[in-house]
Amino acid sequence: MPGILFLQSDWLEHLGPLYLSAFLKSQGLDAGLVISRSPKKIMAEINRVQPDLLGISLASAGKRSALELLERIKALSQTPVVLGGPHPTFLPETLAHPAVDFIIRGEAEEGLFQLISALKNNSGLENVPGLGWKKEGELKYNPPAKLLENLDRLPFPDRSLYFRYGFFRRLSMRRVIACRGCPFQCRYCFNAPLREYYKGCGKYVRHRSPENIIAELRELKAVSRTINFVDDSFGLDQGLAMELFAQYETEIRLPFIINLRPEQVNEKLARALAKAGCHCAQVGIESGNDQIRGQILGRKISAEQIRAAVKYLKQQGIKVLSYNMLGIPGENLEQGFQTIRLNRELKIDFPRFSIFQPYPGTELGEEIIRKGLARREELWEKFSPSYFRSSPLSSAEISRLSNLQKLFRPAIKFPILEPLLKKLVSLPRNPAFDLVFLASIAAQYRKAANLSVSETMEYGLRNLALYFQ
Ligand code: B12
Ligand code: SF4
Repeated sequence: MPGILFLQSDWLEHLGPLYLSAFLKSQGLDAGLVISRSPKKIMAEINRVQPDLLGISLASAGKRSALELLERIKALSQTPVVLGGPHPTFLPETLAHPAVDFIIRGEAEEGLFQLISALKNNSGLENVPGLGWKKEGELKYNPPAKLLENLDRLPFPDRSLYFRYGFFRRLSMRRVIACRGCPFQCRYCFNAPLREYYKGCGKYVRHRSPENIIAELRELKAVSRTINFVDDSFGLDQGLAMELFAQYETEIRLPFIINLRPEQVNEKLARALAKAGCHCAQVGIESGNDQIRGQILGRKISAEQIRAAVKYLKQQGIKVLSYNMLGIPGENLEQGFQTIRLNRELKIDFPRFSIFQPYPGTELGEEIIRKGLARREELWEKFSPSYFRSSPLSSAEISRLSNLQKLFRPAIKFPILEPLLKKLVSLPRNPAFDLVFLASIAAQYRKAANLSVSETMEYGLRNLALYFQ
């Protein structure tokens, strides 16, 4: 098999490899994927397909386990390894690891194609866009490619990449992305630094045309029960969104899930969403405290705007999932409870609580290092594979807030428990809190994602390891 073999250890369908596979195949190269944590199984696959390159799509959360696995593979195989995705994009020093030969920062369709072509032809690597590589022990970083302006030119994600596994053939929810980039400045998010990285490389926020999205959805319609639009923020261009919803309503009509910034939601948008069949709108509350939300997190959205958005959506019968974070540096327990109370007041259908993670390259992540709240080298080692599990930061307040995150469900449901919970969260972390959390999430996940009971169980069991690693 000429081309790339993607290695993966979770049971999630990642759009990054799907897009890369489609692009490579459109250029006459091949791509395959193996899901395993066993070096023996992975080696058997490498020996079978003889790829030019091994690739991992890496978020910071998976960094530790991915590098450990690669060390073991590298002891057995000469095949070069490339990393892509958010972690190497924002922590390009990851290239220094002996098990890593290359990284590609940012969008990688063109870069990966050129890298494989260069390896095949034994030609120079200086012109491969976005590439990090090693020359006589020195780390070299090439400038990024110009951003692809017309996303309609990309082939649709190659869903067949995962089809060797029955689990993925049976998936009833398919992820689709309608736009790349986000123009906002949230201080905990990777979008502002990514925009900076791409400065001078073209327009950062780009939309696919409604016709192009509908054409992809027509192909997915027969094999999906729910569509999940994973765009960072869907309503950026309301004109395009309205056009898409109108076509969706006549042609696709599958229940769908969507991410929206609260201030973008108005009555007209909510009505169009409901008509098109929106099953669940996911909105970021993040914090119920105005100062934490506005100043620390950099989300210039008032509590009133959040209230109005939820009201419009609920008036149209759309279920609302809220994203919330606890354990934000500077946050105290009372402010954490404000987030709980806002979710309760708004009767959020699926409140989702994670623990704040200072991701590399983000403004807040860098500020934490500058202020000495964590040491850079240690921080990335301490990320847990799931932002639902623990904080890489340590302080008594963060420990209380992390416990409160585990108990979010009873905290929202039973206001009378507040005095008791304030005492409970001061206890050392314990497995009972984890159990309450996992039960709370499992209960809402099925309904939020419109899955069957058996699919939820299979999905949960396959990915439970991510939480406990
Ligand atoms: C959909 C989504 C999910 C889905 C699907 C997982 C996935 N990664 O596809 C779910 C809900 C499961 C999920 C889970 C998590 N996610 Co998430 N997720 C996203 C989201 C919104 C879209 C990803 C996407 O599909 N993008 C579209 C594709 C086309 O872009 P892409 O993935 O970036 O791929 C391009 C390049 O990165 C590159 N590339 C990607 N992979 C590879 C591999 C190789 C070898 C190469 C060379 C290049 C390359 O080329 C691709 C094409 O140009 C992003 C935000 C975003 N806008 O990217 C967050 C995001 C990736 N998630 C994030 C986080 C924190 C998580 C979790 C840790 C949360 C948790 N539950 O604990 C988990 C980790 C799971 C995991 N193992 O990745 C963070 C990562 C931050 C960081 N520094 O790591 C992001 C950036 C959100 C944010 N704003 O902070 N996520
Ligand atoms: S709106 Fe969402 S995706 Fe955009 S910068 Fe803020 S957190 Fe990031």
